[in-house]
Amino acid sequence: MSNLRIALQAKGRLNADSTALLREAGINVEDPGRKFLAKSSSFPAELLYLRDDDIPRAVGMGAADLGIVGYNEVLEREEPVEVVRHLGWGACHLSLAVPSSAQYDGPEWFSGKRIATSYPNILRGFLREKGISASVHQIAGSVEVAPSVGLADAVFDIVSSGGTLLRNSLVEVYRVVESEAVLISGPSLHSDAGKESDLGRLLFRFDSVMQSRGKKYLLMNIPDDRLEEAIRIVPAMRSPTVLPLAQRGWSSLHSVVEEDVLWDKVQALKAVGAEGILVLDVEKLIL
Ligand code: PRT
Ligand code: ZN
Repeated sequence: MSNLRIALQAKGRLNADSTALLREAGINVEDPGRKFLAKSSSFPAELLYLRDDDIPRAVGMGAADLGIVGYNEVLEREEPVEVVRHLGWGACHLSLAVPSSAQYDGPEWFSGKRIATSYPNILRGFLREKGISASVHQIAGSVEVAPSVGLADAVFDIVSSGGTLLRNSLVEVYRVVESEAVLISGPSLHSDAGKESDLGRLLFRFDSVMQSRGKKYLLMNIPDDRLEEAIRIVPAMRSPTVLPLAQRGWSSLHSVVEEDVLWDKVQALKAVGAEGILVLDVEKLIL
């Protein structure tokens, strides 16, 4: 039976998180070093390290069965691939930005203007949909400097914190696409029942890893007469675990909470008499 081949970014912004997701899902690869293709010792999979721009094509043509890549690249490349999962990291957006000195008054401002971008297909699609006639200048890198050197009137580029736009005296005026890292699959998967079943196993693992993200395991000691109040604060997935302590009148209460409300919950629990509160990482969560 052949291995599931997964394409991921060789180096760059998505490499570390892609590798971490695979490792947490039990897909171990000995240090790939400078290898282009590396076989996993723990799962019937091999990893193909590519530039992100090439991942949708590799998956679309069947050189890889799956890929981990930014949704922006998937949209731009227009390959026959499907988004199987949104992965919840690598967030950014593709936006139109104009010089801060421009008198921008709505998307019509772009009529007759020159827009620099590395994403010409997405941009053309947007302009077509809005009925705007503008010229699209494809530039491979440093799109943000194009207006200041007279190469363009505006840019269409990836924005994350907005710092790059600010440094180049540009203002974001229209968010066209929201993006994050996605898992994509291609046509090669559907012709191989073994690979489809391995994909099922892989997705189960990815979902368990992703569900555990942002979750914390809480355990504490609580007087029995305050248990009900504490359970209202940390209701857990089905219901929290309660175990009696050796000391009569006290219990140990266990629950799982979202990290972003952790401190509020901890303070509320202290206020109802919880003691010895322990907060632990949740590594996997299987629902
Ligand atoms: O070598 P390879 O071709 O594989 O990598 P690359 O240089 O083309 O891509 P890379 O590693 O920079 O980005 C990979 C993916 O990360 C992108 O396709 C996006 O899906 C995602 N991503 C998330 C980003 C950003 N955030 C990001 N901020 N990609 C690029 N940027 C750049 C952007 O181009 C701009 O220059 O960062 C700048 C803007 O950032 P802020 O924070 O100043 O707004
Ligand atoms: Zn790239």
